[in-house]
Amino acid sequence: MGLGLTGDAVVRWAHAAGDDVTVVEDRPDSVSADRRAVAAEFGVPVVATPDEAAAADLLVGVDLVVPSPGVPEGHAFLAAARRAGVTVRSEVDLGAEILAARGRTLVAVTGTNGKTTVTELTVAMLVASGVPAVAAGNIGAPLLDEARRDRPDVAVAEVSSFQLATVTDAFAPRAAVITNVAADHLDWHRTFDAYARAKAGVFAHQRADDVLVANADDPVVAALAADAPGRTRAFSVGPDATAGYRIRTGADGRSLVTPEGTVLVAVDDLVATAPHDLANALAAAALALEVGGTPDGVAVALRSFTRGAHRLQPVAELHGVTWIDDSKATNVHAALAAVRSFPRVVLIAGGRNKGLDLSALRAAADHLVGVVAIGDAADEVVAAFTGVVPVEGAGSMDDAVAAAAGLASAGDVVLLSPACASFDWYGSYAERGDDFARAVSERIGVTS
Ligand code: UMA
Repeated sequence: MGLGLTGDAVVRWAHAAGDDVTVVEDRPDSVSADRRAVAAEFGVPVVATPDEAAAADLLVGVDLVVPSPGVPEGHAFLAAARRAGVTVRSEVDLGAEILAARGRTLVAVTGTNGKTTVTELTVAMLVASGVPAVAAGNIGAPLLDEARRDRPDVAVAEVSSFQLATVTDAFAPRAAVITNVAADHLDWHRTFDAYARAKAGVFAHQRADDVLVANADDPVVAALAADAPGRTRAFSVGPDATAGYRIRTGADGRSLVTPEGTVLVAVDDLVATAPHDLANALAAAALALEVGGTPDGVAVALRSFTRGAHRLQPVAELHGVTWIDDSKATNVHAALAAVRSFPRVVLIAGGRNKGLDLSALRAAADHLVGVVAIGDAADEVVAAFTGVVPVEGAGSMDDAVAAAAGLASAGDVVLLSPACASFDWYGSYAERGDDFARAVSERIGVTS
């Protein structure tokens, strides 16, 4: 179901296997010409979502339904498939099965925030250790495509809660991590419990010798990890941590160390050192070391690793005000971490709310000198901060940048960290971040 990146990979896989395939699409007119061409070449019909009776007919004799990640669990067509007794498996589940059959190692990375960074870091650590590795999954490269490639690399898969909601016994990563769990995607999962349960799919089918790397500083992750069927390795950035992957303070400063106390790298040697950066580094180190990485390789990768685009990325500085693009922060947890990285912040927040309580952003009010509210959720952001810190609404990115310039003074940071998806005004968080950088540069004329 769905003919985006995932559906396209599934169509090619099933066609290559000689299976009969039909694509069910809620928005057939929105499917790209390229994907339509592939389906047409293979003789795969793309049908608009059928009503209940037609769905029952369509599902007769069907062995498998593969939902695209964006298709919510409760979708009427998936419900019809389940009623008809048809197996529903996600594309990452199929990918995991093929990887296992080929004897390739799967590492799976999930969590509310930090997934992409931990995935990229783990790959970099393995490669620097001489272990071939490649990133796949939610990062934008379907795991099924990677699994079908004839190469030995460790597949480090970023997996979303959507993808994990329909995994089976086949999804048994050699090493898995849950970076953290905070409210997100509640428009899809409906309840926080359902979201957290989906995340647990990353380890639920592991074997006794597989390992779950778990954030000991996150109570939701710690509670989930108690049910892990394999081994667990904890990581913590807390000052009192004495076990697991952790930060140790010695005479020569702070270092990242393994559970056995081996020093991996000094914090001073890292490019990004906010608490969430250190947590990501520890999580990736734990994964890499479990699947053949070396302490040296881990250190080499960490010393040269910088944050990706749109993640706390400075875009300009003028008159002592620094303008920072953190458009990747599409939930409250990520935005709070970003705001807390600076003492005085003018926050630009809002967009398409994913069913989250935006008033929770007030928890970082002591770091805020002002707020500019944008997008569909602007009213919710205004309501959250009225009477707390100065807050203004803006109807465009240019207006938001102008309003932020009015609120900021020397020493402040203007931070685009929206806590919402971008799809009200933009096609992606990257487009939103790029537009912010453009608006800033046009307004102040100086970019970094
Ligand atoms: N569709 C329906 N009905 C629905 C939902 C979608 O028919 O209810 C159709 C759409 O009309 C469209 C197709 O399904 O034709 C799109 O499917 P999709 O939205 O699942 O997207 P894909 O192109 O298959 O991309 C997905 C992930 N997208 C989502 O989870 C929304 C990509 O992650 C991922 O890179 C890709 O699979 C490969 O694994 C993107 C993402 O935003 C980056 N992920 C979320 C996030 O990171 O927060 C989870």
